[in-house]
Amino acid sequence: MKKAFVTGVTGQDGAYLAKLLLEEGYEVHGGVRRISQPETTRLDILGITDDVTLHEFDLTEQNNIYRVIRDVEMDEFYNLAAQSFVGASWELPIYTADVDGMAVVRILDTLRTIRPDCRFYQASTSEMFGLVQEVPQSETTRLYPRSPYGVAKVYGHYITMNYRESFDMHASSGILFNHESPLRGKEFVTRKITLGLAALARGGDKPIELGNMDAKRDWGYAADYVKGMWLMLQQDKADDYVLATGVTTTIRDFFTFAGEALGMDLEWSGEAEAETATDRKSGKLVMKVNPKFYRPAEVELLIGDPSKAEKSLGWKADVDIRGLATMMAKSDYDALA
Ligand code: NAP
Ligand code: G4F
Repeated sequence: MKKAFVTGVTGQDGAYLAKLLLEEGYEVHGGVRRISQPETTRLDILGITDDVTLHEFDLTEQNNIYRVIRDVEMDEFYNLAAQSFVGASWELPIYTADVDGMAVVRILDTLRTIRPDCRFYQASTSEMFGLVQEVPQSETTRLYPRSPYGVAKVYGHYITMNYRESFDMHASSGILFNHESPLRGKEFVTRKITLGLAALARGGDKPIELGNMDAKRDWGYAADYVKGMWLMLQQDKADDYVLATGVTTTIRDFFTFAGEALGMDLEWSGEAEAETATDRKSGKLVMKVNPKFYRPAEVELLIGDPSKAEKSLGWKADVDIRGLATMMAKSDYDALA
């Protein structure tokens, strides 16, 4: 039985990946950082909490990383843990650099020293493309990060590539475009929208306050994307791969699709800070812009070219943007029953 270790196992991707690995017959271990109230909600929802062996694990602590790698003796190491919220990274730039950047070399250097044959996956991101230098973005597109988060992830990406080339380690990076699900964190824009719309559809009257409505993202379904992570570590040679749908959508259009899934008929009016959306059926104001959600530097457009992953891994995103918006909106609506 193969053994896998997943950092960030309590996060969105960690939970879906742990489920997939269990289905593939792995003994699954996961890292959890110490907080005052142990939090395994996502593992509970997927019904796998008792099947995953949890270890106290913090990316900021070198000797803790060393001991976990020594004791677990894993065959595959998936590094999914991160300060993953772009918006917070301007307030926490040093912490973000440490957790999303430096921690990657802590892990790689420990693996190199005591477990060099372990296969390694790094959670790289389309946020590294930032001010995009090419459309669509692929594995060879020049990086131009636009946030402290993006800059830290660029370090994690290049150090993974460097350890692969320097020490012949099986270390791969998945350059993943945005992927969402009913388990998505509540501060990310898709989940913020579906939670807010579900509350409005259930009789609430609080409009959802958002920032830049014109930004475009290539959004897929998280459960599809963790399959790609696993496939990367099953290849004979380590490499880097983009996972994306190849379709890009504005925040406004995602909002419309989610509203339609809950039976709303939205009327959009105004521009920039004066933009609003009203549900024609109920007459309720459902969205207004609040500039407090604007970012100091924005990533306006992301659209990925997944052809390398499709050809080499046989991977493809199955859920399209309407399917995703509908799944998330209905899940949040049902949870309020
Ligand atoms: P997430 O839901 O925010 O999960 C992040 C996980 O990291 C959580 O389990 C969190 O623990 C853990 N963590 C945070 N700081 C830690 C630390 N210092 N030590 C140990 N664990 C720590 O993120 P996600 O959406 O699943 O994303 C997974 C990875 O993919 C992240 O690296 C993210 O940057 C990257 N990524 C995500 C996307 C996307 O669209 N979802 C796209 C590209 C790349 P707590 O539960 O205690 O907070
Ligand atoms: O949902 P978001 O916060 O995701 P963002 O910044 O694209 O980052 C996510 O995807 C990355 C991959 O590209 C990951 F690496 C990262 O870990 C994370 O998972 O914001 C999406 C867009 C942005 O343009 C933002 O300005 O939505 C815009 N937006 C508009 N109003 C908002 C809001 N974002 C948030 N979170 N909240 C708003 O009220």
